Amino acid sequence: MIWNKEFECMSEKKLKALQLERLKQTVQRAYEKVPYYRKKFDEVGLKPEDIKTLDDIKNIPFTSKADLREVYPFGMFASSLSEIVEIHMSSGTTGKPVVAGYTRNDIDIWAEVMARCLTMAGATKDDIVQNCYGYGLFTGGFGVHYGAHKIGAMVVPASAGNTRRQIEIMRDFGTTILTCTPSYALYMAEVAQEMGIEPTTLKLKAGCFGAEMWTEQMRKEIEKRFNLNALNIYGLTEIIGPGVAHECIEKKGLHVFEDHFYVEVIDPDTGDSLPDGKRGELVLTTLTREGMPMLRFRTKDITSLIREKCSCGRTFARIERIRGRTDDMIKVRGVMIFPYQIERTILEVQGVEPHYQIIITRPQHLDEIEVMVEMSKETFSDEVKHVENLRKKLEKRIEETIGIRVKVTLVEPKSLPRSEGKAKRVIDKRSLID
Ligand code: DLL
Repeated sequence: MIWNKEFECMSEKKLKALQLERLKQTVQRAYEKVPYYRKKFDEVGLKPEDIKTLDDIKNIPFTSKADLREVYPFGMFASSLSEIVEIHMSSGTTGKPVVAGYTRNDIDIWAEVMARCLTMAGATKDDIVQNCYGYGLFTGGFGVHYGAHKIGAMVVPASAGNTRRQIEIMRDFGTTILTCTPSYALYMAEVAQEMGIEPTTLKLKAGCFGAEMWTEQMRKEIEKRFNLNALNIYGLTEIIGPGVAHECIEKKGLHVFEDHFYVEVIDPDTGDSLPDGKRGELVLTTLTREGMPMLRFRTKDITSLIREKCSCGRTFARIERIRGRTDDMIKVRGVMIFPYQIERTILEVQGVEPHYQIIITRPQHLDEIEVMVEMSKETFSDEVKHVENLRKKLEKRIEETIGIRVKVTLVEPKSLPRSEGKAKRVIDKRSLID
């Protein structure tokens, strides 16, 4: 089912015309109402009237998280505070947080794009959506909530945490759609089993999982454990929250809601646009936001654009699943590594659980990577010889994937920290040592 055919299946010509009209309005609004944008435009000698084609967007300076922090808290707002009806904040742990402001209209748009996401997961008014994204300043909880309301589904605002109760609710209410981070989904499967509830016997049919990086292997694992369709949902506080892009049931990339968000992929070093299919940094521009228009926001997320027609019927371009961030790329001994490469390898090997942590140290001028992986229950009670063979096999496989030696440590089942929100996969101790 498609939530809004008129827009989601729009012809390229119509979409481009709509985008241009909306881009012009957004630029005008940003220039007039946000002194920070006006200053940036004036610095490069750009006027809103100079935006005559969609391609002219390339002349607009980028906006970064640092820009937003500089004008903390409300400096990016293009509406008066009396028009702002809701505030959210990024979950970032470093520096000042980023504040996002929404007008009534922005909330309606958020509900619309989130309704589209949930519809892609098969949600209708007859579904029960258990929303385990955190409610509060984080955008996950409220975003899903508004979308579920718009559809008319029954939303269970469970928020994150109290995992045993989550499972009871899921069983007792007959939850059909689950929304949470992928790492929390796996944790819930584990807790269900501990409680003697086989997760596949629950009524779940689909889940919208996102807010953190995950791999195709992790998808398979979640699907197997719960017997559901695990779909990928993407978004970020600066743009709207969840609801920027979502996977349709084809599971071949995430459709970006291009009537509300303009999408580009750039070379993170040069800032130049990259052709479709080439991996680079995702840059997003809001086309309809009133409260906080974002012009060419550099997300730091690495992906590529797919413009081939999708068999689901939607015409919106897709992005491939996020491959990592320009800033969570780990540089070890000069080699670029992304956590997903390690995750993928771990999940391909039998005898270990999908719970891991990557620890980077620099004992004597040389970087070292230790990958802690949980053994499965069977491995844990296996002969030492077999466990050692498994450990070596993992080391070999990871080395083949990333090109450098790592130390694998197999740890007891359930000994690594679990997360109810975004999982912390990489612990870089080098900065502490330096
Ligand atoms: O995480 C919004 C969200 C809530 C998305 C619920 C999906 C579901 P922030 O806290 O601002 O907002 O974090 C945004 O999280 O730039 C990505 O690096 C990462 N991220 C979000 N979704 C995905 C995903 C929310 N599906 C940052 N895959 C983004 C990989 C993701 N990374």
